[in-house]
Amino acid sequence: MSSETDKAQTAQPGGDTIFGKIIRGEISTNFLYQDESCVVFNDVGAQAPVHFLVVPKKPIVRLADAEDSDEQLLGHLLIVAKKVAKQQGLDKGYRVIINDGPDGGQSVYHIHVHVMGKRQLAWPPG
Ligand code: TR5
Repeated sequence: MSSETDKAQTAQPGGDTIFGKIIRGEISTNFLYQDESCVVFNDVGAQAPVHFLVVPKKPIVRLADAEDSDEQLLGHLLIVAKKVAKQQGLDKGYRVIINDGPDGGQSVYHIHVHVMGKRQLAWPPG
C-alpha cells in the first residue's frame, strides 16, 4: 500500500483538520484564489506539476455527508476549479477528483476538490 493509502485507511472523520487551520489563517498559505465560500492552494504532496485543492470554508466532512442544501456550494467549487485551472495554464486538460472515505483514498476529512495537470494522467487510477 502507498503511504497515501495507509493514511486514508487510518484517517478519522470528525474534529478540526489541517484545512481548517489553513482556512482560518493559522498556517501561512499562499492562496491561488479565495472568495467568501472557498480557498484554493497548492497540494503539499503534489502528484503532478500542477496540483491544487479547492476547499470550501464550510467544513463538510466528506462528499457522502454533503446535504441537498450544499448543491450550490459544490457547483461553485467546480466553477472555481476550472477558473484556477485556466489561470494555471492547464490548456491541454486536467483531472478533477474528490476522494471519499477510506476506500476512496480520503486522508483529510474536510471535503476538497483535487485538480491535477501539466502531465499525461493515466486511467484507470490505482
Ligand atoms: O487524500 P485526500 O483526498 O484527503 O487529500 C488530502 C490532500 O491534502 C493530500 O493530497 C495531501 O498531500 C494534502 N495536504 C496534506 C497537508 C497539506 C496538504 N496540502 C497543502 N498543505 C498541507 N499542509 C500544510 N499540511 C498537510 N498535512
